Amino acid sequence: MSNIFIGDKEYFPGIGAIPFEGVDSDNPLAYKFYDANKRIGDKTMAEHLRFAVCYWHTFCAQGSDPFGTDTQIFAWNDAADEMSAARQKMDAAFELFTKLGVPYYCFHDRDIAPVGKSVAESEANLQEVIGWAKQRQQETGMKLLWGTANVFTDPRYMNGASTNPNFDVVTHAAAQVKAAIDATIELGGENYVFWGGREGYFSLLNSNTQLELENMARFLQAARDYARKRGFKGTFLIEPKPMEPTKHQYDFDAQTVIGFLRHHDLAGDFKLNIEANHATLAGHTFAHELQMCTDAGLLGSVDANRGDPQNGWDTDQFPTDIYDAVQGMMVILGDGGLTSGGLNFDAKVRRESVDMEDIFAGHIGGMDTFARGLEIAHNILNSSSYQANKVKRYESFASGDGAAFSAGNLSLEKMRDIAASKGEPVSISGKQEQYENLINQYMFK
Ligand code: XLS
Ligand code: NI
Ligand code: NI
Repeated sequence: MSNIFIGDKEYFPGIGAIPFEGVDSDNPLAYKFYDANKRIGDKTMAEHLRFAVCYWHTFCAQGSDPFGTDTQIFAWNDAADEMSAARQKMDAAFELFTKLGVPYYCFHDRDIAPVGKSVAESEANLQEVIGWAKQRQQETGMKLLWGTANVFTDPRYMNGASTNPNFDVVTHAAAQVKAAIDATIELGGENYVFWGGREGYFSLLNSNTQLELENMARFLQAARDYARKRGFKGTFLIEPKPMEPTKHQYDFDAQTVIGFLRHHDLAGDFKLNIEANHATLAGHTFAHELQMCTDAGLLGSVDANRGDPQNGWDTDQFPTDIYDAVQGMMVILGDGGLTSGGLNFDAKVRRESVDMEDIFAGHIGGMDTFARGLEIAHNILNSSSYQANKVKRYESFASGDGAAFSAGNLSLEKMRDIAASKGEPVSISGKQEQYENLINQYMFK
């Protein structure tokens, strides 16, 4: 095993480039299903899945929870000052990206650069760090899937960022978003994300929700206009989440966001970034949220993770449920696959997982889950009767009066006359059990 390191130190010693060894391998640090160059249909696994590692969970969070402090000790934090720590963290990050063999990464401004004492100082810190990132990207071939601004951690954002009742706070959010957009452009980022962490309310009694929503739209329009003026060609993404940290978040779920984007003339420039754990918090499935986006032509990207079936919060666990991944990938493939988006592991290892290799195991498991999910979904869509059955279920709209209705050419009165002349419709089975059995059959085929 050859040592791989970026900069002057190896942060994950004893771990080399993660190989593909197949399902019979007992090596925990090897891919069982993710074989980057294996062709699935007309693309390789790597091209289909476009995996990304996120900076915040993997290199910043250290296992603290509301009841306890950090459990994970990271060598890259051991530095004389914050900028040196940021530099070491970046070297550690690019080492991990390289060893995993992922093509993309994602960050918040505050993940990669320390906050300064003023707007100008924070901008300068970010600028400097972006210079290092650019160099590391050139050296390693890594690409930026998306950048974003953390406008929810700082106490000033406790009442919201773009939806804050105090305009002065809105301007600070603008300063951060402007700098994060600049950084994303500088690094060739393919998307720019808005997750509205505190864009919502805790109490209706003190909230003018109408004004807050209008302000949010104005803010997004201003951000778009600025980025386009600066030549950004990528996609803006809104990441829905129903709650946490606020009681009610405005970007509740996919359909809410789609309506909002269309209403404010943002659809097209903006698409959606669907996170599996946020889908379940909203009372939906991952596949449901993806489907609503593809129906609207607005699926942008994915935060691949999972929640815990018993817990009602964002546990951000690495995805391991292949059944779920299959159903997600069926929707994604049905939409023609990911284009500018990717599968970003917005996931963290458990607080009790304190070994450096655990971080690798989390990513390996997530990548294998989606690789296998991709293969199974591809087989279901291409080798089974699934698609034909679904088309058949709606065949009454393909010809005759049904087609005329679909084309908008049948009035209510005319439909009444058809009902009266044809009599009682035939009862047609939904055959849900057969669809479910088909998925299970292909899971193990
Ligand atoms: C939090 C969100 C966050 C976004 C980026 O729940 O998932 O991590 O992806 O701000
Ligand atoms: Ni996310
Ligand atoms: Ni989340």
